[in-house]
Amino acid sequence: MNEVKSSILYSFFKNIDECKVIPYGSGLIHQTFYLHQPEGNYILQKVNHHVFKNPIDLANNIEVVSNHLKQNHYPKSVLNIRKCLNGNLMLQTTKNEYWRVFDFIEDTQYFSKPESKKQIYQTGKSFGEFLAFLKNLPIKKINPSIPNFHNTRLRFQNFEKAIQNDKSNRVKTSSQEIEQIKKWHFILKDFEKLDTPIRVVHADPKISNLLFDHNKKVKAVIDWDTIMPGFLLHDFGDLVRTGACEEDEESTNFGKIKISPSYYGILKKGFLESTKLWLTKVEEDNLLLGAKIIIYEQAIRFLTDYLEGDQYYKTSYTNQNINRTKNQIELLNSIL
Ligand code: GN1
Ligand code: MG
Repeated sequence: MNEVKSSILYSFFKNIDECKVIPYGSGLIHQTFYLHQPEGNYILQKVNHHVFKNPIDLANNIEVVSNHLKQNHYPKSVLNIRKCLNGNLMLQTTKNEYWRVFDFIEDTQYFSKPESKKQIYQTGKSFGEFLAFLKNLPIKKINPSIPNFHNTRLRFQNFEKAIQNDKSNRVKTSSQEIEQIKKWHFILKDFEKLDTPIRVVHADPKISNLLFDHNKKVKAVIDWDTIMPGFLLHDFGDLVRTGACEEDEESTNFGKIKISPSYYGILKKGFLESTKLWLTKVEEDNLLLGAKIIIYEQAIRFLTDYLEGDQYYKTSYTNQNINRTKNQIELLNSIL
C-alpha cells in the first residue's frame, strides 16, 4: 500500500477505508497490483510511460477492442476499464504518472510455462481465436502503441549502438552472446523476404498473458497494451517462445531450455484451428520462421538492455538480462 498513495485510490473510489493493495503479476514493464474493495476486486496499474509514450492511446485501444469483441460475441472475458470518478479512462497525476483500474477477472490463474499438453493446445487455440476475432477490426481504429515494436532490423541497429557505447562496460563479458547474435543475422534477412499482410495483432502473446480457470480452460486473453497493426507470424512466434518449452523465460537451467517438437506440434494445431481458413499461404508456410525471428528479436532486446545497464526491463538481480539472453539463445539454438 505504501507504494500506492491514497490520493491515487481516491481518484477511483469514494471510500478507501477497507481498500487492500498487493503487488501482482509477472509483467516486466508496468507496476501491477491486486486491489480489493468491499464491493469488488480490481487490477490497479501504473503504466510505464517511458515505454508507452502515449498512455491515453492505450486506453482508447482497449475500449475499441473491448467493444469490438463484445459486438462480435467473443466467447471469453474481455478487459473492462473502471473509469476514474471524474469519468476519465486513466488518472494522470501532477507527477506525470498514469494510473488505471480494471475489473479483476475472478477465478483465474496464470502460468509462466505450460504444465500439460492440454494447456499447450488451449494456449495455441485461444490466441488463434483472439486473432480471428480481431481480423475484422479496421486497422485504422487502432493507435500503434509502440512504433516499430517488432522492427527487428531497428532492434539490431540499437544493439550495435549499445555495443559501440558500451555504457555499462559489459561488452567484454558478453562477447560470446554478442557474436552469436551477429552470426544469426541471416534470420532477419530471411524474414524480411516474406510478403505477409498487416493485421491487428496482440504483439505480446506469451502464456502468462492468458488467464486459466480452475479447470485449466482459458477464461481471458489479457495485456492488450501492445495490440497494434503487425504481422501474425510475430504473434505465432511469440507463442512458441513461451508455449512450447518446459522452462520459462527466467530459467537458468540452460541444459533444459529448448523448443520441444511435440509441444510445438500441439501449439500449432491449436492455433491453426481458428486461423487456418484465412491465413495466407506465405503465413502458413512460415510459422516456424515466425518463431525464429521473434526469439531472435527477444534475445537482441534482452542483450541490448543488459549492455545499456538494465533500463528497460524490470530486474531483480544483476545478471538477469544476460541470463534471459542466454535462455533465448538456447531456445533459438534448439530450433535451428
Ligand atoms: C514485456 O510487460 P510484459 O511482461 O507484458 C515486453 C514484451 C516482451 C516481454 C518478455 C512493451 O512484456 O515485448 O516480450 O516483456 N513488453 C514491452 O517477457 O516491451
Ligand atoms: Mg506485455
